[in-house]
Amino acid sequence: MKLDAHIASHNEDVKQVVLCISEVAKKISKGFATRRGTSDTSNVYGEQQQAMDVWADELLISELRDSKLVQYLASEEQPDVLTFEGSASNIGVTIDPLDGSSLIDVNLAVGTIVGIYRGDVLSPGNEMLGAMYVLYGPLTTLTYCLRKGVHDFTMDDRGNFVLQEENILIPEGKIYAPGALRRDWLPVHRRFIGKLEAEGYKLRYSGSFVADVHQILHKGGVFTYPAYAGREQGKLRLLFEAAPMGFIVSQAGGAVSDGRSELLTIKPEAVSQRVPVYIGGKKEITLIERMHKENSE
Ligand code: AFP
Repeated sequence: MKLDAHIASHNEDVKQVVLCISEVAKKISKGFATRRGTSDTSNVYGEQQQAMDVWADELLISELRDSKLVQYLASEEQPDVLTFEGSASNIGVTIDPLDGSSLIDVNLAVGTIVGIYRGDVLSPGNEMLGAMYVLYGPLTTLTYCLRKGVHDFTMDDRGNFVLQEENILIPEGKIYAPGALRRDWLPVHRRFIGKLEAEGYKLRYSGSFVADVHQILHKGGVFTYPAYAGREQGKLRLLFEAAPMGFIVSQAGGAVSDGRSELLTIKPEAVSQRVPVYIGGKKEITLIERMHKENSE
């Protein structure tokens, strides 16, 4: 089954946003061959942009603006939320155009992450209408969730997204993907990782959040980019990375936390807000929250 047929029963405006982004993603997947190397620009976080970061960002912004499907757009590559006049709906989207883009030059998987809101995007993640991501790996895949299950599609040789797996539920599994330098981990986090290792969890970490979480969604376990010495807010962005991926994993029966409580209840104060992230199976997320609680008692 193709994506447009699968998504047919959803609200027209939300459905059209997912389909519009799926069309842009097809163009992005073809863009890697000709847009190599770095750009001479930095994003709002001071990170050097790749040529693909800049191009994918401009493409998503222009196609979504021209579609008149969204009113607000926040991009990880832009300092402010963009407002589009003349939009037919009040949908707001958050976009990480190419998550993991520093891995493009070594040909590892990267992805586009999108959160979809009714109105203001500076809202808690649990108010999302839905979320989706596209993973550009050996295959290009698209995963979407509009609060009725999490579904995976694979792009075929004619450029159609075809259903791969429906109503995905995160299995129990023993993979852990731990970000940040081990020497900077804070004591509770260090003990958490120690427990996983003692239980035989296997380390799998690529440096691309979207790819690492996709693996956890299908194989179980936990991804974490924690608070660490020198950066109590961690590295990942609440609006662009943690909330949409956390929403999808939660809807697949998993959970997402900042280590102390559910991450999807946090109301963002700024588009660039960072947050410590634990995302994966309920078992692992319950464990880290319990360890933090015991630590503070
Ligand atoms: P880039 O988009 O700059 O490659 O950053 C990727 C990312 O935000 C996220 O996708 C990774 O999980 C994380 O950073 C990797 O960070 P480390 O390089 O510190 O492991």
